[in-house]
Amino acid sequence: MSADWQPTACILCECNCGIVVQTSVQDGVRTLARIRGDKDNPASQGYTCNKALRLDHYQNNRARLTSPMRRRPDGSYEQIDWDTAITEIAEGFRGIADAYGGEKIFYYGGGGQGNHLGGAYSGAFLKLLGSRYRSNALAQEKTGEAWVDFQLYGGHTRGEFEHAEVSVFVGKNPWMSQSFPRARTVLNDIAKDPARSMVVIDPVLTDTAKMADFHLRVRPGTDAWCLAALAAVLVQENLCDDVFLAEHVHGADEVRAVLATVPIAEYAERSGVDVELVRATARRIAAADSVAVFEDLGVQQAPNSTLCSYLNKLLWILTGSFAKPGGQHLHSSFAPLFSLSGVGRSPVTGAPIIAGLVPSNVVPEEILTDHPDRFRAMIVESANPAHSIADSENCRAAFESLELLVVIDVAMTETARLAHYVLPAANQFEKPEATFFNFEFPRNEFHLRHRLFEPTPGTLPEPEIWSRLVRALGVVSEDDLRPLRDAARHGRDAYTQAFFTELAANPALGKALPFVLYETLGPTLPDGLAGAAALWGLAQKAAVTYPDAVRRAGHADGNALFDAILESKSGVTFSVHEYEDDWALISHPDRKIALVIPEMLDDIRALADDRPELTDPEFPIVLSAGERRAFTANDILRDPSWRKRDADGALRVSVEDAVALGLVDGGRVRITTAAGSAEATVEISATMMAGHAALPNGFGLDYVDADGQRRVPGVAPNALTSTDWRDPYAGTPWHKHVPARLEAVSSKLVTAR
Ligand SMILES: Nc1nc2c(c(=O)[nH]1)N[C@H]1C(S)=C(S)[C@@H](COP(=O)(O)OP(=O)(O)OC[C@H]3O[C@@H](n4cnc5c(=O)[nH]c(N)nc54)[C@H](O)[C@@H]3O)O[C@H]1N2
Ligand SMILES: Nc1nc2c(c(=O)[nH]1)N[C@H]1C(S)=C(S)[C@@H](COP(=O)(O)OP(=O)(O)OC[C@H]3O[C@@H](n4cnc5c(=O)[nH]c(N)nc54)[C@H](O)[C@@H]3O)O[C@H]1N2
Ligand code: SF4
Ligand SMILES: [Mo]
Repeated sequence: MSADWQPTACILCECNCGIVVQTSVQDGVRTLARIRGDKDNPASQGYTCNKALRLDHYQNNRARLTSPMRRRPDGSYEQIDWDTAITEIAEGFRGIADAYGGEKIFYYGGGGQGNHLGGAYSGAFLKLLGSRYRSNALAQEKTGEAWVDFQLYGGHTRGEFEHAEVSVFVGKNPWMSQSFPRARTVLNDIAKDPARSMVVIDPVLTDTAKMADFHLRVRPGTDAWCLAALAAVLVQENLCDDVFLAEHVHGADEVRAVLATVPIAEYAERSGVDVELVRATARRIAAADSVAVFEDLGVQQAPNSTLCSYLNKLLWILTGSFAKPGGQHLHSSFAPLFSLSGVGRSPVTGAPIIAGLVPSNVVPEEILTDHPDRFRAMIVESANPAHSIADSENCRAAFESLELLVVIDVAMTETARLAHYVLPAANQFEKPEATFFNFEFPRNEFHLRHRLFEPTPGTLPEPEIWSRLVRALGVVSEDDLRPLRDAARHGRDAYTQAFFTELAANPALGKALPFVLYETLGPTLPDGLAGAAALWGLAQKAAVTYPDAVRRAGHADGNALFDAILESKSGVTFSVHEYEDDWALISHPDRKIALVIPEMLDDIRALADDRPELTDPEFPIVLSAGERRAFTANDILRDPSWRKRDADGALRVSVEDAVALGLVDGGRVRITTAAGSAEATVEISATMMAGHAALPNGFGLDYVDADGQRRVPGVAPNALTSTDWRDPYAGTPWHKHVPARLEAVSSKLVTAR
C-alpha cells in the first residue's frame, strides 16, 4: 500500500467533498484502501458523509467495462478493438447526418455527480455533425426552477446556509441528500444555535425535519397552497421589506395585490398545516436578518412544481434577503451547467426547451413516432436514462427503435444493454476529472482532481474518446492544428496569442474548440492532465466575466487561474465576491429583480379552483418513487454490497396504512401503479404520513455476484412512473406523487406454492 495520502473527491453526490486516499495495487487490482476527508479542500474542509468510505465499490466491481462492445444481430455483445469501434461509430453518425440531417442525432447526459469534463468535450463531435438537441437529468428536476430564475434575475441562486439566520428547506432533506458544503455540520450548527431557525416543508418527518424549529408537514402535493399562504402572510401582515422592494424589484405591487387576496386559513388547511404554524413561520422569516432557501425534488418532482419554485423565491425576495451575508445569492460559474441559448421547442412534441435541454420525459415520444423530425440516433454519456427516466418500459422501446445508439459508460448499464456500441470509459479515479457544480457565494471553488491510477486496460478517458471520434470525421486537419501545437510549446502567453489569431483566421477551429484545446494544449500539460485542456478556455472566460472576483481570489488573469487549477490537487477558490456583487450578477440591464411572471400570477389565482386529487379508489396511496437515503447514490454504485443496511430498499409506509392494509414490518408488499407493478420489502415507519409511501432511488440495478448469480435488489422506481404526469412549463415528472395501490404479499401463500 502506498503511504501517500493522495487528494481526490467523492463522486457520489453533487458536493464532491474532497477526500484523501491511500491506494494499493495487488495482482493488478487497484484499491482505494483508506479514505479520509481532505482538510485542504477549500469547499468541504475535511467533511464527508458516511458514503465516501464506500467508494472502493465504485473502483472495484464486476459491472466494469474493459473493452468496446458491439451488439450482434442476436442481441449478444462482442468485444471489438478501439479503432474498429471509433471508425464504425463515426461512419454511423456521419451516415445518419447525411441521410436525415445532423439534428436527428440526440445527446443525453454529459456527466453524473462528479464528472463533467467528458461532457465538455462532446460539443466538437456533435457540432461538426450538426446535432443540436440534448438533454440530461437536470431536465427532470431543475428546469422549472431555471425557467423562473431566468425571468426573475437571469441566473442560478444558492442560499448561504452556513450564515443564514433562517434556513428554509422545501421538499429537501439535506441530512440525507446533502447538496451544499458540509451539510450535516451546518445543520447541527443551526440546530444548536438558539438565535437561528430551521424551517422544513415536507410530508415526512425526515432526519432534517426532526432538527427543524418549524416543520410544516404538508400533505403530499399541496406545497403550492402552503407556500402561497406563507407569502400571503408576509403581504397581509405587512412584513415585506418595502425599501428593498422599492429600490431593487420591479412589479412588487402587482404581486402583492395577488397575494393580498389569498385566503390564508383556507390554503393552510388545504395543505394540512395548522394556520398558526404558517403564520409563525412567516413571521420568523420576516424577522430574520437573513433567509436562505433550498427547494429540491419534493417540490420539483411533484404537482405545481414550477409554481412552487416561484412561490418559495417570493419568501426571500419579499423580505429582501439578497446581497447580504446569510442570504440568497447569484453566484459565479466556472462552467455554466445551464446554457441560456437553446432551440425553442423539441421537434416532435413541441416541448419547451429550457436551459438548452429537452425535457427528459418527452425523449421517448421524440423517438417512438413516424414523425419525419424524430430522433434517429443517440449518444448517451455518463447517464442511465433507461433506468432514470419515467416509464422505463416505454423508454426501452424507444431506445431499441433507434438506428444507432452509442453509450459511453464505465459499466454495463440498463441503457448500455440497448446500445449498438458501448464504449468503456476510464473511471473517475483513473483520469483527471472535475465537477461543474460550483454554486457558492461569496467564495466559489473549483477542483481539478488528478488521477490516482492509470486507466484500466481497455478503457479510455472521455476526452480521448471524443478526440478520436472527431479525428475520424476528418474535418480538422493536422495543418489546422499545427500553429497552435507549436505555440503551446512556447508557454501560455504565446498560446493565448496564437489561439485568438488562429481562431479568427480559421473558422473550422471554432466549431471544434474543445477538440482543438485537447489536441494542441493537452500534450503540454503535466501529470497526465491532458484532459484538463478544455479548462483553459473556461478559465479565460471566468477571468473575463468576473475580473475583480478572480483577482481577489489571487489569480491575475485567465492563465494564472488555469495554472493554479493545474497545480492545486485539493481545489482552488476561483472567485471571491463582495456582497454587493450580487446586483451585478443580475442579468437584466437595470440590475433589478423582475418579479412579475404573468403565468405564475395566474397560477396563484387558480389555486382557488377545486382540484381533483390524483389518487382515486383504485390507486389511493401517494407513492414517492425515488427517495434519497443513507445508502443510495443514483445509479453510480451497482455493486449492492456497498450498503450497510436497507439492502433491498424497503417501501416505507405509515403505521396507519400498515394496519389498514395488513402489512407487516419486514414482510412483502405488491405496489401497483398505472405504469407497472413491483414487489418490495415493507418498513413500517412513524415518519410517514397516512396515505403516503416512499421507495428509495438507486435500486433495481442488476448485478452479477461472485458466484455468477444475477441479482436485482429493490425496485427500479421508474418501473412504476409515467411520463404523462408532468409540469406544464418544464415537463418535469411527478416522481414524488405517483398514485399507487399497496397489497400485502402473504408469505404463507408464497411458501404453499
Ligand atoms: N444519499 C443520497 N444523496 C443524494 C443523492 C442520492 O442518490 N443519494 N442524489 C443527489 C441528487 S441527484 C439530487 S437531485 C438530490 C435530491 O435531494 P432531495 O430532493 O433532498 O431528495 P429526495 O429524498 O428525493 O426528496 C426530498 C424530500 O421530498 C419529500 N417530499 C415528497 N413529496 C413531497 C411533497 O409533496 N412536498 C414536499 N414539500 N416534500 C415532499 C420527501 O419526503 C423527501 O424528504 O440529492 C443528491 N444527494
Ligand atoms: N423515479 C425517479 N427517477 C429519478 C429520480 C427520482 O427521484 N425518482 N431522480 C432523478 C434525478 S434528480 C437524477 S439526477 C437522475 C440521475 O440519473 P442519470 O443522470 O441517468 O444518472 P445515473 O443514473 O446516476 O447514471 C450515471 C451513470 O454514469 C456512469 N458513470 C460513472 N462514472 C463514470 C465515468 O467516469 N464516465 C462515464 N462515461 N460514465 C460514468 C454510471 O455507471 C451510471 O451509469 O435520476 C432521475 N430519475
Ligand atoms: S456522498 Fe457524502 S462524502 Fe460524497 S460528495 Fe456527497 S456529501 Fe460528500
Ligand atoms: Mo438529481
